[in-house]
Amino acid sequence: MTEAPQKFVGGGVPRKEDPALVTGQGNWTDNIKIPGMLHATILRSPYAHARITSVDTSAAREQPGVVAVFAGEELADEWFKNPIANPAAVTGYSLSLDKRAQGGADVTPTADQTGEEPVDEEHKTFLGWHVTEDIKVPHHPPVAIDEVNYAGEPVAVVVATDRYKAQDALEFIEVDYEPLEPVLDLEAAVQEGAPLVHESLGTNESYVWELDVGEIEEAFNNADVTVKERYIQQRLIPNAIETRGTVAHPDPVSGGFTVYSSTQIPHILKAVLSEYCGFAENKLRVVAPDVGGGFGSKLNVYAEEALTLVLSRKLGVPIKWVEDRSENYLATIHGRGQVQDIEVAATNEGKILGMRVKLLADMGAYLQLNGPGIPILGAFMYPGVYEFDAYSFSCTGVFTNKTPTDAYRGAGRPEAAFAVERIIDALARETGLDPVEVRRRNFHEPFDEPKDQPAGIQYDSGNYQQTLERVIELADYEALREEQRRRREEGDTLQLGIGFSTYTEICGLAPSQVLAALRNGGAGWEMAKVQMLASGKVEVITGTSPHGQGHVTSWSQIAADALGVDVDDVEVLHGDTAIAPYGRDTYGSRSLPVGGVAVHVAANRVIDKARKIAAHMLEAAEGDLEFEDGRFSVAGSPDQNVTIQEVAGAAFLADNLPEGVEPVLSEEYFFDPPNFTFPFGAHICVVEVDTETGFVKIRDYFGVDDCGPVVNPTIVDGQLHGGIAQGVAQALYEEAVYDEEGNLTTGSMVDYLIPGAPELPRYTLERTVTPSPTNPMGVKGVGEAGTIGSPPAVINAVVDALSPYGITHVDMPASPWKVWQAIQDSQGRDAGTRDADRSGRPAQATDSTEQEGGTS
Ligand code: MCN
Repeated sequence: MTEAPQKFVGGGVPRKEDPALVTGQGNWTDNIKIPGMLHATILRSPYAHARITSVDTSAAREQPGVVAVFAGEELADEWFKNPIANPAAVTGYSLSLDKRAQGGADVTPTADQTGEEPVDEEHKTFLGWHVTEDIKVPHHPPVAIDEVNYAGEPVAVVVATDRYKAQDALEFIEVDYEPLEPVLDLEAAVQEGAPLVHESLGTNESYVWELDVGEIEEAFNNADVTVKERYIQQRLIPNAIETRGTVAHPDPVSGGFTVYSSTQIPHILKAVLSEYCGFAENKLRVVAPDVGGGFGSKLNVYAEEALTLVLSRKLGVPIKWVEDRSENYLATIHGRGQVQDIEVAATNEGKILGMRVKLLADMGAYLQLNGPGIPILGAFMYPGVYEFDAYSFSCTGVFTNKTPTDAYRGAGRPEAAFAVERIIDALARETGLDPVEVRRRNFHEPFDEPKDQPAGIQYDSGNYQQTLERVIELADYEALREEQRRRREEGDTLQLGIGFSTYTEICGLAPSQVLAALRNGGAGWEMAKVQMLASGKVEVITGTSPHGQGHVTSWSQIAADALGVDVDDVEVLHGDTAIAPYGRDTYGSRSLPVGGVAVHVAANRVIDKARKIAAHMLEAAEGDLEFEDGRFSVAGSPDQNVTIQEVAGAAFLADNLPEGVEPVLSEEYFFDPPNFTFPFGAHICVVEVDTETGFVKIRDYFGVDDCGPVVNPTIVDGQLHGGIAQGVAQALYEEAVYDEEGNLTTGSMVDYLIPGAPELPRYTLERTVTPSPTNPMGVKGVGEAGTIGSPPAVINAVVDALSPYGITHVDMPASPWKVWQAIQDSQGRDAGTRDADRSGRPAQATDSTEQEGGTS
């Protein structure tokens, strides 16, 4: 378990990454310039669903600076070639570089270089998570060939000497489309006779995934109370601050290719690209330079990454493609997109007996890397922090003619947490109990060893009572209820709402065996290598790939504490498969509980080896040595000592090592933990709802979270702040909206409402510490916790404020229009009988000057 005391771990070490990032010294993909580099732009479908009857690229080819133009058909045999032993030699890159550097408008594509037959059409997909054996997987060419299935799908690509010329030439490509009926609504899509997204699959259902634990029928038969609700998880657009981008170039030194990409997953990208594009894995190097956020959207392998690479192979020159913001809205995955039917059975005392969940999950037009698996990550989390016996879950993955969906911060778990935390409030309403009381009655008792939960997995540790009781104190719940009562009585047009969320989530995505059992295609371990150089300076090589999470700082703290060196003496190297050939990258709040822990163990292995050398240097027995603050000393003779730096120097010189000890201090460790980690917390959102305008203002936000011991409190605060902001955004502001033809009508930041600082409250956050038994540091992840915990707290608060009107739900985003409309509907529905008058105020309103129907 956690080894204390620590000098840096747990302290607010300033982020080492920030000085460069905030002074414009970042190295983003779009900053990369390589001699002879050409620029690609992509023509995208204006139709959600259409047959392509012809593509004429001839006029575009004639445009100034244009080097090549390809329609989908012309690239069809680039995918799944057999591995080429020395691809750069085949392209003749080293010979043609000079010519291309001069402007290169005369580059002609080289002929197909492999001669091997392409594999079966149906295998052409980026999908890495086949959630069921019989999942239906559509063919997904990076550039559409005969059919387009969402507005924004690539149809042709232009390569030119600069970005602007490439962009201008797009207008000269003539495409004839034969429009087909788009499939847009999830429920309609699964009706008999619905038009099909992919005719060849014969259905819009990609898969049905089910989980049944315990006697669900019995639970519902024995219930005093059942509550059934439907919630809609609107589609969200991730909007990382840096859009996607990629540069691929033949590497004359290695004879292979290098791909730079604004990605969260250089290692996975390398593996998938090598297979998809036909490269021996050791002939591809993938580098993730500085990456300006991802929020899950860059946990993917995209058409444009494959396209840039094969264009570079085909043309034999470096190729850059950088997404613009409009493309980002259309062509980078979306998140959420679910219809959730949830039902609980309970006793009159509010004790839950069972839960049924049925989902329709929008896959969009194609299956991206993890798309089908996202709702399955949530499948285990609908029971939340509550103990009961019977659980039944079923999810149908549905194709629609919309942008594909995949992981977006929280990925499946915000959806689950929302549904369970909303239905707990519904149960409270039904049983006449306070929402706090229902939660208390159903919590698992505190536990610090693995414990079975209703969905059949084991939680690692938890103390839900502690976080809830503390957040109640922090928010002064009683005083808030008192204020609410007073405002209701006074008929205040600003009604107070208090919303709870007591969430847990599954993160630290790891155990390889469990991921495999869920049919996920990737391993879940993580690698770290810690090496002390001859000078005593330290390098940490990690397989994680940060894009805003501060791993350089956190891993430095962990290594510095273990080695007893200064935090500034540690360099952290990441995001380059040539430096860290092994890694499973960053997502699922896994980096600390898997990758950070690997750093901790590898650094301790360095100390174990250093101890042997130090004992030899001090002519003492190993067991007599003490190690503190970077110095080995002989117990009882503190003057006999040697620093870790001196040991590193001796290990490097290797002229006086103990028998059997190899030179240098360099140790690596692959950590594959026995379980996920399950952080948890209790949040209270306090809103003021303007009953005249429907405007919701978050007045206060309180959170008590538990992610085990904290490595860097400043980073954890930042993760929670950003995470809660994204949850609030889902609850109140953001939604990807399509019109009836399948056009994305929220295709820019003007229409898609991303909250800024003025919309967000000041957070009051505290933490409790319940260590996880799944790793030697006891840590749990925190990168998604805020996004998972916050949406139900906000909506519960909004509904709480509106409860005097008989309003029991408002769909997300709870925009002023929806809230106002809900108030109007409630009055129309029950005019005169509800405890609210038509002015939009509760019945107790005393302001007699208000006119009938006087709302605006
Ligand atoms: N940390 C800590 N102590 C803990 C837990 C975490 O000090 N007990 C620190 C870690 O050391 C690390 C950071 O918090 O520096 C996040 O660690 P972790 O929870 O392991 O999450 P990951 O690093 O794996 O990050 C992934 C997670 C996910 S899944 C999304 S989505 C997300 C997020 O992190 N996207 C982000 N945070 C983001 N932050 C930024 N700025 N940009 C994104 O795109």
